[in-house]
Amino acid sequence: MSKHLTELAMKSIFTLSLSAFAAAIATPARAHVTLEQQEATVGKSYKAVLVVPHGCNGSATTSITVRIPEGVIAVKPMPKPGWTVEIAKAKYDKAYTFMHGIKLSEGVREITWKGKLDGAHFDEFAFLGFLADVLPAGSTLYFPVVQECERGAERWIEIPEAGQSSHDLKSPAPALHLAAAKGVPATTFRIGSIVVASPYLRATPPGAQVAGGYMTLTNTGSTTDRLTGGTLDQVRRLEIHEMTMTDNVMRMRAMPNGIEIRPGETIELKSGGYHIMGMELQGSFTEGQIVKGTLQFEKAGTLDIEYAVRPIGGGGHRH
Ligand SMILES: [Cu+2]
Repeated sequence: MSKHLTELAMKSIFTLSLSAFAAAIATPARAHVTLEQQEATVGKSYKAVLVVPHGCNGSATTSITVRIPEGVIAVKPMPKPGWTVEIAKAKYDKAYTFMHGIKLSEGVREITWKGKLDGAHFDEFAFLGFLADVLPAGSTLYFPVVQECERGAERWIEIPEAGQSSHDLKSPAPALHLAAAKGVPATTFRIGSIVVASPYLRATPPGAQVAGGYMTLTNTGSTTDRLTGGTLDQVRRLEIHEMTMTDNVMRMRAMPNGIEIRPGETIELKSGGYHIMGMELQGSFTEGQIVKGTLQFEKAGTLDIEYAVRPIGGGGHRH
């Protein structure tokens, strides 16, 4: 199957009308498809075990398809006696660092097991993956599952919106909470669906008028949000900038409309790309210092954060 077809197939199975389907299942509270281990550490391998507790209203399960979220790399399904296993590979949104510094830019995005599981029985479906170290600790990954049965189907694909929990949903997607790697302080800040990970500023040389700030922004919700501005101690105002390379010249432009963060998207503010910029610096930032600030999001609101100050250099901001 070509990549294009694979993408289309992935889309269709997970976007079939939810409402028509919801009407068909008027059953009361029932056990959900879940992950056996619901917390794991970023930058490490993760063995996922999907627990399928029942069929579709008593009908036998004939296939289980799981979609692998962005950032879960090097995925391998575990074969199951009596079941066939199919994988769909596709490009990741970006290249990730796997073990030993190897970069991976594509891999398994969907796994389907086909076989038969009696409606009154339960079973487990396992796969191995690696949680990329850039995944923000404190956030949640969702693994949508489509369960097809001899009669009907169950679509475990719902993702909670801001202020909701998986428990509020009829057919929640299995969720995995990400913990920080041991020894690394969890510098994660969140408001609503937005997670800000590891914000830092570059230390400023004497006489500097500006200071660059960097972080990772993740939208765990289902609606688009936007970073529109904020404040930073010791500067008069904060701007959102983008560095681009045009004709071999680094240029910087202010982004008055801010940065859009689509549902499920992770955006890295880093040297050479998007960053925030403290203007009219009233002092200096020194390595090791903690600096308070706020970030303003169009939907999620105002978030208080703290920046670590890292050494100058390392491709710091140039004007
Ligand atoms: Cu700038």
